[in-house]
Amino acid sequence: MNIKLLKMKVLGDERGKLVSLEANKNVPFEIKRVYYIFDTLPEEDRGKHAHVNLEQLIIAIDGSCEFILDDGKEKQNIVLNRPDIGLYIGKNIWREMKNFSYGAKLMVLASDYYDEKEYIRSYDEFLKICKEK
Ligand code: T46
Repeated sequence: MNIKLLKMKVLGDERGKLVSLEANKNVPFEIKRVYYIFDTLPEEDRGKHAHVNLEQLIIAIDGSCEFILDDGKEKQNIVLNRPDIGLYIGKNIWREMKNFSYGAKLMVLASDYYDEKEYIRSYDEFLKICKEK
């Protein structure tokens, strides 16, 4: 499955900690967009889609959230709960997000601008595309 957990270098001193994210260095693509998700309650699920070409790196800046990732052949569950770990998701991976902790904040770096046409929001269509590849 084209996903990876990336450990980010933490720079820290007595004042606290800092993580730097740089395109094509510790972020494995050119960054064109950054968005963040907050105020999602534990009973709310998000995601439930794949992307045709988009690559993303997702970091739980605060709190935790569970990802269910699916490439049409296998499924993997990953809990993001550290601000120094990034979840890289390559193209054409179905993702669902659930079990947000109260106050969880996810920061997402994306390889392209927002484009609703690039979303695959039907699971049947996603499976069809996987079979064609
Ligand atoms: C993903 C997961 C991790 C925009 O207008 N611009 C944006 O950049 C984004 C990301 C969303 N939107 C609009 C589209 C919807 O009307 O904001 C609304 C909520 O988006 P969505 O339902 O897609 O949110 P999530 O949390 O289900 O999924 C998001 C990303 O869309 C998606 O790419 O991989 O986070």
